Amino acid sequence: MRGRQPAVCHLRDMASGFGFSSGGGTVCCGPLKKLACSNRNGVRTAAPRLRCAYIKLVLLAAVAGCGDPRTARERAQSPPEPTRTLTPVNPEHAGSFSGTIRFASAMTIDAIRVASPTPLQPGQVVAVSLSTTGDTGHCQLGLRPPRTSARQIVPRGDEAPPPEDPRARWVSLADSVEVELPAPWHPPLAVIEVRCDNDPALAGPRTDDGRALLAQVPVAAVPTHLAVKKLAQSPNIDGVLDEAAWQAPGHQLVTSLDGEPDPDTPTRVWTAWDDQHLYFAGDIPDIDIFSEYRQHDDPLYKQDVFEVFIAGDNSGNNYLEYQISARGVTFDAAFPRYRKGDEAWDSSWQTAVQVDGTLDGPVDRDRGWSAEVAIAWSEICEHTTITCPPQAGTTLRANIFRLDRPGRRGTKGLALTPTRKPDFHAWEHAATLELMP
Ligand SMILES: [Ca+2]
Ligand SMILES: [Ca+2]
Repeated sequence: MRGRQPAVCHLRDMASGFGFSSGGGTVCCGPLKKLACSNRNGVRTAAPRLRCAYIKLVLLAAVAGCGDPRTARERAQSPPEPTRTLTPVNPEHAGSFSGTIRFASAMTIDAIRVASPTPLQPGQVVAVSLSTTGDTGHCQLGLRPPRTSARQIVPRGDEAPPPEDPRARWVSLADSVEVELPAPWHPPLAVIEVRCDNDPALAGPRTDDGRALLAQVPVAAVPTHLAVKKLAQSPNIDGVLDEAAWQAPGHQLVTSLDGEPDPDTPTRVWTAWDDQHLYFAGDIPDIDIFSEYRQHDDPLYKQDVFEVFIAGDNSGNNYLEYQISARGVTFDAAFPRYRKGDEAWDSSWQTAVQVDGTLDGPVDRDRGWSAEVAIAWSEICEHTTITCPPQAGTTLRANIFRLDRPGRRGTKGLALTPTRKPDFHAWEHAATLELMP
């Protein structure tokens, strides 16, 4: 049934500089590097190829002309609109677009004012004031990640639209509204939009599918923060994640470079602690579980592996690296200095994995694997700046990675918090783990 699902086309590789500009009544998305079409599961499919090719031609032609999103009929019928310019409310941060936005119902948004901390951080509030005409009761105002905002939804028949990005936040539209930026939030911008039921925006800064674009707000790069629960009973380190500690929703890993979600392999991780150990668990979906290495300290990172990095701070010195493969083989190293490590050092950690599928069997379709590890605090305190005994309120830095080889070509890296550079030893943006009572 995938072939009948709506096509979702999105502009890829825009994390480094996504932005909207407004001129001559048009909206441009840039820089444009690649347009891809997929179904709602994010899977490229052959069925929509012709439609996708058509959409690519239309959108690439639009971008070549500075992306006028109006149809040819709209351009022919509409008189030239006055030139609009991007007029940031505060030139140092929030950029809101000027000019009237008109909807099909004749409702208008005439003025936009955005009040935001500079830069905005997860958990903080954006206040938006609007001057409107007409009935706005059927409209919502939202914060969305830029890539999500840039998607063009092409409905087919009566198919339901793709699910909303869980990071988005929507509130009822009013002349004055406040929206809280959720945590974690890794994209460098939050795009402020207005959407109205059965009432598309037809003029002014907008998307092809009728959402009004009000502003883009820069967001600070804030690492993921985890509150680590203290356990009354130690988990059984057998790779089976049936302990109560692992029944919570957990934290879904994101693309290691930019923090975008990875819906194809929704990997979840958990952390916990007690007086003796720091615990990590991972639920790792994988349709082809692949790990041929059999010797301790082999380069496991070249195939399917689960990794944990632990430090007391983000200086890049005095940290530990732990890896466990889908086969259960381990690698461990202590790093007194950035990337100057001792691979001959061996941890006393307890580890276990469970494979649901056929390890190294390329023909069948596997389901995934799980990992469960316990790391002694005595070891952590010996090689990092963390002091023992650990206690509630202690904060450490860490990252959790999962490496995958889709199709056994290339490598996909997922992380608890994005490193923002192609280096798993990049500590600047490592997650903060806070030990809870
Ligand atoms: Ca267990
Ligand atoms: Ca070692």
